[in-house]
Amino acid sequence: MTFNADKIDRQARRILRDNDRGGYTVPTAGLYPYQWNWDSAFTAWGIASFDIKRAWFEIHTLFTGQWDNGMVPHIIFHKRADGYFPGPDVWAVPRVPHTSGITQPPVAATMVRSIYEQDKRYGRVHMELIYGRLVSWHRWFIANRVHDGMVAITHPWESGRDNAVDWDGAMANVDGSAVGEYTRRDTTHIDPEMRPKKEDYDRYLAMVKYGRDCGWDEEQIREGSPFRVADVGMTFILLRACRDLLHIAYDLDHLTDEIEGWIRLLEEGVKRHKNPKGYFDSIDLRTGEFADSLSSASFLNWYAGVEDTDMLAHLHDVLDRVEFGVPSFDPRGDQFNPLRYWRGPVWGMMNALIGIGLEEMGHVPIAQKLRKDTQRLISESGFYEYFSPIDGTPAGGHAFSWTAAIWLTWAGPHARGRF
Ligand code: 9WN
Repeated sequence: MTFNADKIDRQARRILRDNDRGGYTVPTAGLYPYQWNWDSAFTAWGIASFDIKRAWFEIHTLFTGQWDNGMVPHIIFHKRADGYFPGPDVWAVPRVPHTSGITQPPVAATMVRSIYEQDKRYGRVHMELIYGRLVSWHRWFIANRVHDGMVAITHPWESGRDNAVDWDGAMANVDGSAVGEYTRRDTTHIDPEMRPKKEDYDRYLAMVKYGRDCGWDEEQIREGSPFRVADVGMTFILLRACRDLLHIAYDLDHLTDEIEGWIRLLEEGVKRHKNPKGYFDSIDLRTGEFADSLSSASFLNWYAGVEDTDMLAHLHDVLDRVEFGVPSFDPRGDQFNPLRYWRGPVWGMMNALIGIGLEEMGHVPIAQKLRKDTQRLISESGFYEYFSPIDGTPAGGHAFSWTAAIWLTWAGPHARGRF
């Protein structure tokens, strides 16, 4: 170890404190000035390593955004802030706090379980309050988004992997030509070469407009939206989250039949995500076609408790071609770009989820490699949003909350997030 671990721990805690806006934590100042759903769950996990009270607070503020139907939105716009587009006026959701109209990967039950298990005495009352919130959110997924056991997204932003190759086929069916003039803010913070392209943004906004015109009614969106994809990442993450919810339910003496049913349903869905090439893949539900995208989300099977020897072979092949962890897209593919957002770069939090799963299922050396890779990325380059998997070039936002959080919980030498 050639770095000062105590110093990097202090930097990580400092980032989480500096990004605190009073009860919620922004992913990074400037680029993302609101509370994002899965960022916040990772962040709470990180904060729990030094301030458990504040960690629970993060979770409670996230759930102030929960809709009456159970959906937990991908952004909660607690206070007015500059620098991000599209803001609350574009989403036009009639509630306070203002929110977006779509969701994000439900890692919360998993992170909350870890926080709870670190201090059950203190956490009990918080866990009781949050448990019902988590159940309602998962129930919303099952009722509205699960097709044949696979979880559908209605917008690429829901996946948390905005411009992944997974969506290329389905995005081609979305007409973005009528969105008119708008000013992107992300490219004023970050090199446009490292962000989604304009043609992607036109379509993202066309889909926001579509949802808004439907009054964010799930049924109308399910029937008519041009974009509906079974996201392999969402299926694995929800399956894992349901397993953690089940543990919480046992602990709190709640009924478990419903959750057990969800787990069986999603376990069946996982099998349908396997494409003819032998890897887990997303499916365009409008055409029934596989996306043909081996992404970092394809490797979340162990995290979801699903063993698979084909995936292990793919993982070795992919890791042989890069220096640092699991790239967001297959480096053997033509669309691979080491710095263009979710089309190649490596993300610390994805390495963490994949590594946790691998370790739990007995693949300890490879899990350790992912941990060491992530440790090197952060200790050599800092707390960036993402990195080139080839040479570790840092990219995107810096002083990033979830990168700091996973250092404290999983990647750093003193990591203490428990699973
Ligand atoms: C749109 C905040 C979020 C992450 C996503 C990441 C990115 C937003 C954007 O930033 O998405 O939600 O504007 O690019 O793709 O995973 O939650 O960090």
